[in-house]
Amino acid sequence: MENENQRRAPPVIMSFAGSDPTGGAGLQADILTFASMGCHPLTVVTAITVQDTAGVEDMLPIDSDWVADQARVVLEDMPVAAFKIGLLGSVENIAAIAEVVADYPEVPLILDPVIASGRGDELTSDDMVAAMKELLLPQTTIITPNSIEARRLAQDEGSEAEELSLEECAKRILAMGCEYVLITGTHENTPMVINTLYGEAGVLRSDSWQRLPGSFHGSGCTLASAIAANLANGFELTDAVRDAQDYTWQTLNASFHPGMGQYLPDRMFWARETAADAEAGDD
Ligand code: PXL
Repeated sequence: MENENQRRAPPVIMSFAGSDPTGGAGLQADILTFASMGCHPLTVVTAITVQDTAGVEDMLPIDSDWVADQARVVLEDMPVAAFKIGLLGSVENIAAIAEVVADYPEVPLILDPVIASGRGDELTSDDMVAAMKELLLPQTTIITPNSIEARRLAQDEGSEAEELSLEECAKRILAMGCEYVLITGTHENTPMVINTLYGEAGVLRSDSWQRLPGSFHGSGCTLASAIAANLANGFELTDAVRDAQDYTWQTLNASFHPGMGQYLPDRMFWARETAADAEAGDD
């Protein structure tokens, strides 16, 4: 069936994530981001949430055997170019997913440690954080915590809360066995948002972004998925991280407000004209 109009097949990425009925975060955010960046999504549901754009009301973790089976059956059927992991739902799901991905050590793994929703609803217990550190971090190519998540991951269990520097957090997280850490600075008290990528050699890049007004639902999922898509598309890691931040910033700059809570990133911003385009009569 080869012909000259045949296009290259889209790289295939498997996302393990929770379903978010608002389409702002979770699995739906991952699907939109992958599609927008030319990739095909394989979706493994880890949990179902009840939420609106203001916050999460409830979460039902999927049985861990069902999580493993969803992944295994489709992985037997087709190769994947990357794994992306978001909301996990339970300690059992973390163990099941860790076992599945361990069979594909050559596939890059992007871990978004979803600990709380934008409003602060707790989505991950202390036991889950511990399981994530023990079972997933050693298999992770890049983890993308915000500064709050980075401090929670880096904090020694049971120790007094201490105000760790982000650099110290990155060192401790790298020591848990992942290759790279991208700490995002949205929640830090700086005029610009500063995101810093750390590797074994220290700081690999630091990018500053104009702070946008408003509060967004699904920005972390978008960033991690965009990194996964760029790696699946063959970018080097530092370029993948730089371009994914730029893409995410554009989705936030084009965000919309369909409900009464947070703004949603427009992952398809490039398919829509702006008011200025319309006025200028551009197509
Ligand atoms: O934005 C983190 C996140 C990820 N996945 C799901 C969520 C949320 C936040 O609410 O609901 C399913």
